[in-house]
Amino acid sequence: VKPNASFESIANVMRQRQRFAVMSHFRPDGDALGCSIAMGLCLRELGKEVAIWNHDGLAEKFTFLPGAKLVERPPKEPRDFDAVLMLDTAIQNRVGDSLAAVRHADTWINIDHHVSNEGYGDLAYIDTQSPAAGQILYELFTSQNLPLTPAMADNLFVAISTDTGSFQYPNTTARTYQIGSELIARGVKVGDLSQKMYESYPRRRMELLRAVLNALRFSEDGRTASFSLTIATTEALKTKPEDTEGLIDYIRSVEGVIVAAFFEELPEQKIRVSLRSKDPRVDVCKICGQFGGGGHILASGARISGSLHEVEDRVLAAIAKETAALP
Ligand SMILES: [Mn+2]
Repeated sequence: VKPNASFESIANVMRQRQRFAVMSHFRPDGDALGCSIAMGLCLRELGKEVAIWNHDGLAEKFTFLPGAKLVERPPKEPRDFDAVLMLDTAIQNRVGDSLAAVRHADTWINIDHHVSNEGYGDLAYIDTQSPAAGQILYELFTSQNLPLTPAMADNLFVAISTDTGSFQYPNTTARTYQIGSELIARGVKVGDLSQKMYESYPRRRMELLRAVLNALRFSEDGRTASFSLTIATTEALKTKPEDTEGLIDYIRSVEGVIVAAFFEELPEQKIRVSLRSKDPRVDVCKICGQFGGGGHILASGARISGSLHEVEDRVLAAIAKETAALP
């Protein structure tokens, strides 16, 4: 792994070049979108031309983010840029169609916190200790005297809050709280933003939860909880892909459960697997890696070919191997 690029070298590109594309992973979460918009707004403040792209566009639940309207799906016709910023994206091709929409760029910049990120790009800044890519952007903007407007502060707060489970997960540090505090001092309204993030879900998401809880099961030792979602249920409830985001937290919250697993049936015999761990000794990034996926030690995912039952059996067996090794 090559050493990180300096914040200074990244800031130099931001100041010196003119045409930018900002992108993040498909099925974007709060960190991906918050970072993309914050970076896009920062570059606009610097007087740059900026395209903010996401393969899946703006998820409905994030329309409240200031600047959300700037997020577009990548165009069919590729364009040239001076620099491309890829944020919160472990593997370059996880930006989906956004990659092919860049015909040429002089400098590719990769800013991320996933342990599985191998440092693609010309300038890569990977901090796997950082609980959110949004925390890295905060350090970049403030250390380099880049603009940090109230609208950008809202986006960074959402990025950090959503990736830390509201400042709860083990990777949350004193620095994370300090940054939260500094963002509030810059104008973030915590109650207002939290309500928009955590208490404004569409009703169908709760109906979806009711359906998947019917498929809830626990391993014999109680260390693994899992549930699954069939295509039939997705179609019956007319759910959107983003509706499943965070449902896994409900089963992770059970006492004694170390690993939570969510299996979602996709078209063409593909299964999307999400894994969460409550104990760093059970590395779900490693488990997902056995199936071509990756992410973080405590939160990872993979897309696996096979029937729902086959994939469930294979993944649950791989999890059991790891949890059984614990005292
Ligand atoms: Mn993230």
